[in-house]
Amino acid sequence: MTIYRIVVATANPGKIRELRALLPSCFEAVTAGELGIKLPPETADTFAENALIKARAAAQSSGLVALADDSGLEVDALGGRPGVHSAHYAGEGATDRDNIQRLLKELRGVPLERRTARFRAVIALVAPDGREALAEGVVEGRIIEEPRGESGFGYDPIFQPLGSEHTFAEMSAEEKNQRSHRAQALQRALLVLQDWFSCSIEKSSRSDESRS
Ligand code: ITT
Repeated sequence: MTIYRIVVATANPGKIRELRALLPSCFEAVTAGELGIKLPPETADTFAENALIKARAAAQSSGLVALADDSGLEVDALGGRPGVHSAHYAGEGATDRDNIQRLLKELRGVPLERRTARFRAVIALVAPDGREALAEGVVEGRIIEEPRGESGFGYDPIFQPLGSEHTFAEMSAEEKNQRSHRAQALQRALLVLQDWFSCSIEKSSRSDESRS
């Protein structure tokens, strides 16, 4: 089987773990960090532009097709915040815990029915020859009042997807990957990769996280 090497332009270990588990085994995903590539600052105000900034830099530096994910949480009662500022919502150097505490503080007193939110992910693909593509995924849900669960990363302990009793952090990696914004975006991005590499990607992706 031919193995296609791509560079994953993210420094977030949670994203790397999920993307590696979701990518079919015909792709070898090396990270920008593993190649010694430093990603540029995300200076745009849309997920798409920020994803392109990261993917363009990684494709140019590596000579490989690059895949970047820019994502975040949009909370309706906060006018869509934290959105593109999700990673640093509680300030530069903020931990996941700090971001969650800030969000819960801002939502204090907001009843459950008005705590609607969604995770959005935009995946940018950039080839060294200049080809570019974008793919988006969204998962709707609610922000609960107290964090629950230990899995995943970021805002997972306070995000309960619609139709589930559990937060993302209470799900196994596999369960989250069946419905997440990132999984949906990647599924669309795979169609582009299939075209660019002129290959047929089998449906069966890795079901374990052991290669992270
Ligand atoms: P890279 O830019 O290196 O990819 P980052 O964490 O800075 O890493 P983003 O700018 O895209 O990435 O910020 C995304 C933030 O949104 C992330 O740090 C989390 O706080 C949150 N987020 C995105 N997807 C998430 C998910 O599946 N579960 C929980 N939180 C998520």
